[in-house]
Amino acid sequence: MNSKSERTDWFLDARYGMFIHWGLYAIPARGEWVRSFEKISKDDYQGFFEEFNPTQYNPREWAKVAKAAGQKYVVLTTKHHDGFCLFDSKLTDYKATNTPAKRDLIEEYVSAFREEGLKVGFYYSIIDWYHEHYPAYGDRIHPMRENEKYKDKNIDFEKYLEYMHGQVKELLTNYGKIDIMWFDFSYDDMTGEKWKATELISMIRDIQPDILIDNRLGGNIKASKPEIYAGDFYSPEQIVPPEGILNENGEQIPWEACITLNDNWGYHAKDKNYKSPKQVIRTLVECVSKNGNLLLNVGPDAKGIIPEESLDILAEVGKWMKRNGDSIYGCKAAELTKPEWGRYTQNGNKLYAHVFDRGIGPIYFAGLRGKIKKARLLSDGSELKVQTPWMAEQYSDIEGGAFITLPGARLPDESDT
Ligand code: JFZ
Repeated sequence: MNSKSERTDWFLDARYGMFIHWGLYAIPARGEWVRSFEKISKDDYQGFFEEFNPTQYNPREWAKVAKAAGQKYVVLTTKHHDGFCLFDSKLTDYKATNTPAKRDLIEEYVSAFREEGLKVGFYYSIIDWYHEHYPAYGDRIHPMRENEKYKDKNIDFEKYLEYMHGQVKELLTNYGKIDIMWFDFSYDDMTGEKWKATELISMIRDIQPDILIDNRLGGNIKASKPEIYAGDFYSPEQIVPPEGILNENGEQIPWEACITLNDNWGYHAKDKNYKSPKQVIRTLVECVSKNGNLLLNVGPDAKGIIPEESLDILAEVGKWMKRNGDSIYGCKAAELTKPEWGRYTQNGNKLYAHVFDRGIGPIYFAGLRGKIKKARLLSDGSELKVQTPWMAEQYSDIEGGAFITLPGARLPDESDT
């Protein structure tokens, strides 16, 4: 197995994963960009390193939460832009093993999620605010806006690239099979071969031939002949692309929307702007109805605990997934126009109707007259009536449509299908 379409099979079936942003920034608790946004010096940030001691870190708990939520895979920040490594890298001292945590947190993470049967991914920031040879060290910690000022500094970017490639090699050598490598991110002219991306990719494919790689090393994944480093899937952020993602030939390509539950990726103590479970369910349905995945983020706190609000949302979505997961896993876009009342997903000859807007009376299925063999309420398997005779008469002017009557006057559950 090696071709892109074979590699992405499990990913397209899985549809729903957990993103975890976790690192030193959980201590200031103002999001993962805190060092840059607040211009915190290296010395001041070092305080968090000396203090980092997530006594409640139990990735088995996290894995159980993800599993119960119906998520099939997980991606964790092995190193974010601040450069701090949750893994025991031989190439730096800036790592969890040298904090009071004193452990390789990635090793425990991988085995815990594997045990629950989830696919395991690594987020790795190619931006590094800590490394002395990254062109954004010290106070130049906003990689996008402040590079210019430091052009004449003594930076040997080659050394950073060696470090970065070396760490990727460690990550993909020391923890068994890894399913996703999630790089973040390219900007301005820092893209593609600036990262020695072709070399990086060939090293990765050597060690982990089946691994999936996102599109943030740069390149154009939508091209008819994408660069070797353009990635296996497209990564829209905080948005569901209105029409899915098409390449230049008009073909749907794999994509994964990554979305936060509140307004931050890393733990933010004051950010209580959480989405509702219903919004999350509908977003997941929307992604699948457009051939995409949803990678839903949680930001555990400094102790290693996923915020209560996030746990509640995940549990609620999990309840829905338990009954309705067949309309998500293995499903894709239906070749039908989006109906007025909601969305379709499809798996083989099974069409799933996600009714968001109940209205009154039966639900209308344009173009499906005589084509629906039987209809069932997915949440409990109960029979639904297709096209009652009086209905057909009343709407004899509508060509080719079918009606299905839902039980009761309301939706069985506001988020049921
Ligand atoms: C990046 C990170 O900066 C952020 O902290 C988080 O990890 C997120 C998942 O990824 O944010 C980005 C990356 C790329 C773009 C925007 C935000 N972009 O290309 O527009």
